[in-house]
Amino acid sequence: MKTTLFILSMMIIGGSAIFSSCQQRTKKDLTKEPLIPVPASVTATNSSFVLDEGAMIYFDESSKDLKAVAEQLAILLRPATGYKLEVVPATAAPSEGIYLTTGAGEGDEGYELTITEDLVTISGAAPAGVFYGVQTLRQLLPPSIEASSVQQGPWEIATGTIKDSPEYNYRGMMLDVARHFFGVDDVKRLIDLLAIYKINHLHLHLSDDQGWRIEIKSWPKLTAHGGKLEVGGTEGGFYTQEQYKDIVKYAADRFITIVPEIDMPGHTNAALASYAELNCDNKARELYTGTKVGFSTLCTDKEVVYKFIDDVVREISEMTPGPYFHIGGDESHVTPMEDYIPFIERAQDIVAKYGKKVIGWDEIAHAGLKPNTIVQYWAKAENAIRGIEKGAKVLISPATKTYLDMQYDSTTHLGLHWAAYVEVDSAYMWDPATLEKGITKDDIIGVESALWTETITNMEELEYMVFPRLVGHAEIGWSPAGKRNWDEYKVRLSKQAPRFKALGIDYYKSKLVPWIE
Ligand code: IFG
Repeated sequence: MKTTLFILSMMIIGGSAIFSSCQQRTKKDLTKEPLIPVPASVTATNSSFVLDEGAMIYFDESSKDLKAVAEQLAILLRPATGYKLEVVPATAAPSEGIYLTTGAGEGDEGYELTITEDLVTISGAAPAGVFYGVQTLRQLLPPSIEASSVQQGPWEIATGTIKDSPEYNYRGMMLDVARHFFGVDDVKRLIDLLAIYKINHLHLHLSDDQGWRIEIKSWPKLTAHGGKLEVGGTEGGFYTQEQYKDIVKYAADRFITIVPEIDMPGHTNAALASYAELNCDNKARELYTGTKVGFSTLCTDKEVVYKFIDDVVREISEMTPGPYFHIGGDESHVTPMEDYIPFIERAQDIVAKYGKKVIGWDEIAHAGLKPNTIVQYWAKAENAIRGIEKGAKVLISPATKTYLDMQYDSTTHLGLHWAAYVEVDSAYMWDPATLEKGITKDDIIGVESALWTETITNMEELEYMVFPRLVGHAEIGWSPAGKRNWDEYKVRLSKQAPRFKALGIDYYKSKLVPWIE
């Protein structure tokens, strides 16, 4: 009797095991997945991988940086699945689970993502590529994977192969923390969201007329006084050097390079209010909480101003591993051109002395430019072209397409419209390589969207203006132009809505997009 029962129970267990392994996998078409940015190439094999309870995340132990990426993947997947998802070093490809390795993928950020019924392999040319493969994998799982509490599976992923790499190496967003200050937690949240869409630069506009936002130990009143207020007269704020370094590391762990900007010689009232000697008349200015531009200038004739710039550039550069230092240079309406030009040339020398490459708004093209200076085109294409003629490359940020503080339309309760109303379609329907005659793809290092915060006071308002237009800019920076058209993109974008919701993003529900709930 006992033997019979034993045999019977073994048959049932064996049967269920046999059943699950040859259980019909859902047929899923990888080419139909609404990925943003759209990958360079996708091949489907029309089955599915199921991420289950016992799955493990393996990383090639010969590439030490992959452990951190594997841990990040586990941290992303654990809350919604409720699975342990152990992270394990491997000396060879496992037979099942998720495997991160190097060896395939193009350039510094390319990757190959291969999904079979048993194994997901992400192979990058470098850790950054593996990280971007993880972001793609994330979008291949149901949107509920983004939830912070356990959700119902099954966690199915369409099988096939994705080979992908970016069109432009610089895919950025600028956040103006001077007009309205955004604290460390807000900046880290933004970094998390930028990484999902493979953005790899965050340009922080750290100083302006209304506020100085970065501690400079040799000039302490810049933050003690210049950081006090913000637009509208509310309490401002600033990053201590420890906080700035924390932001830099948090960004670097997500393969995002921080680009610090100290705007000069204009947009400097906060500094001019903090130190009288920076003014030609030696009179400290009042703190300013309005929204006018173009009324301030450092005194370009005084040596103390260049000592000031040297100290500021040195202290910030020492905390900034990225290659760029942004010197601003925009709207210096009260700096005579004959003073502006030598000032910009001297500022470039100071930045080069501390081992950084200069980026400046397009007006800097009036000056002589160092060989690897970047001109950021925002307003005048002729300035960008002047820069190209002087050997500079262009970071393309046309206000009419990429300024995220532009109202969507005349009914938008936030933002400005001096450049244009920028709905989601017009933010997407352009190609940097053909936008302006005289600026070719070879001249362009990348695309950057800019959120100026005269009218933006908190994360909810920031997310409303940034999403979904930034998602389109991320695709413009990453995907081949030939794969992009609005009618197809808007459907993919509509399917991001459940992800935005799961991530708690307060996005603008444009009527031009057939959003799904
Ligand atoms: N232009 C100014 C910004 C900001 C912006 C608001 C640049 C380079 C208008 N300069 O854009 O400081 O005021 O849309």
